[in-house]
Amino acid sequence: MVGTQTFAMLKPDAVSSGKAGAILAHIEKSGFAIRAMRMVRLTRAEAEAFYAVHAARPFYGELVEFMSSGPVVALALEAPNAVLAWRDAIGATDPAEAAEGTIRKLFAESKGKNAVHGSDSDENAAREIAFFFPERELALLASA
Ligand code: FUP
Repeated sequence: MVGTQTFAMLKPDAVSSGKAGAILAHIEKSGFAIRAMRMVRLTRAEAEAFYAVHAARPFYGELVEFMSSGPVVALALEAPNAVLAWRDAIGATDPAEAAEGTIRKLFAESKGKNAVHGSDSDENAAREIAFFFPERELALLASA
């Protein structure tokens, strides 16, 4: 459902440091409903594909290495204006610049290891949800 759902991910730093539960609690307290959840370790090829849009950026190699370094928790979240609401909730890419009370301010280590991901548009939210939850995409197609 475009507009009401977004894709979120708890990154390897958040999971390995034992913050997944606290972040999930924060997500629910902030008014998001968890509609799908899956813990998975991305292969290098999957991390490359997920972040293909950043392939030309200088930090791409490091990003792919980090995102495939340990398990992540993939989430489909629901809320009114989900994409914008989730971007607001996570804060700026660099936790040093993130507003007080945002997830990156509370839980992230650095610009690279920044605890969580959030889709930047409805189009990317749909693409990213389908990347991790292909069965949902199939169900949507089947009911269309
Ligand atoms: P965001 O949308 O806030 O997650 O940030 P971007 O899409 O700009 O970047 C995607 C990911 O690349 C970030 F979460 C972390 C990583 N990154 C770096 O490691 N260094 C940078 O200078 C910018 C981004």
